[in-house]
Amino acid sequence: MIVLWIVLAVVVLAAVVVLLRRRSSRHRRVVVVPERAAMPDVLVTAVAPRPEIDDSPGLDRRLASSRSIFDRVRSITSVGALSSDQLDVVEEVLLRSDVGVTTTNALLEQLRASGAPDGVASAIRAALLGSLGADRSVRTHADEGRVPVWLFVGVNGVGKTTTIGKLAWSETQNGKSVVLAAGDTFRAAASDQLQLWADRSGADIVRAGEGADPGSVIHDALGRAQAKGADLVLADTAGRRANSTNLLDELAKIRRVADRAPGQVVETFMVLDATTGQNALSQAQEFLAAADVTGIVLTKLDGTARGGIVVAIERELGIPVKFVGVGERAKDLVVFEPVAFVDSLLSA
Ligand SMILES: Nc1nc2c(ncn2[C@@H]2O[C@H](COP(=O)(O)OP(=O)(O)OP(=O)(O)O)[C@@H](O)[C@H]2O)c(=O)[nH]1
Ligand SMILES: [Mg+2]
Repeated sequence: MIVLWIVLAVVVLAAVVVLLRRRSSRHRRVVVVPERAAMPDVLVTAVAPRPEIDDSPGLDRRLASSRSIFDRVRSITSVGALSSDQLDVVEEVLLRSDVGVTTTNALLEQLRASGAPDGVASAIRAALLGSLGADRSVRTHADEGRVPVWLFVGVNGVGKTTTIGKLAWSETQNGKSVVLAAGDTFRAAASDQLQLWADRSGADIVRAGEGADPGSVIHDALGRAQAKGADLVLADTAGRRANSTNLLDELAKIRRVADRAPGQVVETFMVLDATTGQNALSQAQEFLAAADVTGIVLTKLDGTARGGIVVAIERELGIPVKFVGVGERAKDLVVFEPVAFVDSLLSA
């Protein structure tokens, strides 16, 4: 029996020894490393920033309502001469999209005379782009020693404060130093609303209590901007007045203050709400003279099927649309680009 135990112990011992030797030999295995290539002097010249995750839907989706109006012309696939029924469809679609009577009539005349050799959608695309040829560059620089100011005007509720907030966000994202002037002193909530955008974007803000003189808020903001060497002042204004004071007189006064050294108004944006359609146009007429408007911001295009109003506004007012609002979030303000806009309405 004892002999059996001894034999068993020897066998187990031998097995353990063999196992241990195998393991240690695996650790000692020589790995042949290929000879290294010479290291380049500069490995990476510039590290590309990681793309921001943008979960916002594309322009097509945000302009879905306006786009759907054009479904009927997209479905006309024939080319060449158009029947009177097809011309009626084109007319109805263009008028419903609010591009205006002038643009609609001009296009119908052209379609009657020469048909649509490349299809109806393509003819409409060309006509709309032909109406959107204005210079829409945005001025960002003032004269030497002056601080550039963008002034925002428009009736209440159109989206002035939200637009300023979105621009504060995008300008600071681009590395600009921005000061917000809470020139809407009509109600305290207006400054609070702007304060939220200042906090969100990292922009500076100058504000005063309810009922304070808007001119002095803007004046203080200019002083602050000059002292800190800021790149841009975005000035909010009220869309209404508490008493009989004329809103347009008030705006003209604010503009004079904002344009006095050290400030210089380089853009006066009239903000219009696209969902009010043709009403936006009549509102706009009143502001033009008083505020010396240089550009239009058309908001809430995401909330209307009448996106063609962009074309009517430019044609009727002779003022370029420079930005469009397509939602309520910071990223929902885009530089207006006619080709992208028209394609999002008409592309297949
Ligand atoms: N869907 C959508 N809503 C918007 C857009 N722009 C602004 N709004 C909303 O419109 C409402 C009014 O916007 P405000 O920025 O307060 O308008 P305002 O012109 O400053 O108004 P007052 O200060 O009263 O003169 C808010 O609920 C905004 O979120 C846009 O492009 N799309
Ligand atoms: Mg406001």
